[in-house]
Amino acid sequence: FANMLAKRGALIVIEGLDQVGKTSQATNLVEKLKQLGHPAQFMGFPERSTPVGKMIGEYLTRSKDLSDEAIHLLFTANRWELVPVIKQHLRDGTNLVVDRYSFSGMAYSVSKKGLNMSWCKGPEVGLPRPDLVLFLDIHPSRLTEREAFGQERYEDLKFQEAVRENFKALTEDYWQVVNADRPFSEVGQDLLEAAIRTIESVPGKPVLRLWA
Ligand code: 2DT
Repeated sequence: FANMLAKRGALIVIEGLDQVGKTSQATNLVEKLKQLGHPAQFMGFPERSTPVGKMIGEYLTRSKDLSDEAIHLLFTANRWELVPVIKQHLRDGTNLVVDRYSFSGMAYSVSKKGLNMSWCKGPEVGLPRPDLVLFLDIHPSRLTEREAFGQERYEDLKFQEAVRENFKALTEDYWQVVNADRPFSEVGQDLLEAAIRTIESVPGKPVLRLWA
């Protein structure tokens, strides 16, 4: 996989706090890329349709309790089970726009305090490394005003503040922080420009392994 050089798709991840607009922006980005002639496909984590994903869904809607370690590993397993699909899309030249990935996996779990960074990172090591992470940044107090906020686990202001700090601690050179406290179309335009720059830069470059 590492020496795959021809025209390949880019792995683009959108990250950020709950209700910041990741899913709408990711969907919009896929449409805009397609209109411009770049094959693109949406993916999101957790992917709740698989057996592992169903357990995660039950946990998030509070119909099931799991230890912090167990739910962390399920979120990670949910990514690993989709690695073959991710690799196939990239090989086919399809650009993937992924709504949450290992950075959510780390930022939320580490915010629980009982879990430490290196323990959480272990099972994530070696997943396909994104070519670009677009971090939609906003102050959590701006999110609690949104209608759907507070319905699922983790949607609590103090917790979101911790998650934001933990996200920021994961910043690397393939990250771009985007101010999400602006109109949808302005944020969308920034995402599109960054995505196109990345798509144009990946052919000939291998897909790296995350945190390896
Ligand atoms: P959505 O509301 O975006 O479906 O997310 N989460 C997500 C984790 O704790 N670890 C992970 O690895 C992922 C992908 C963030 C559901 C919630 O699940 C959290 C919010």
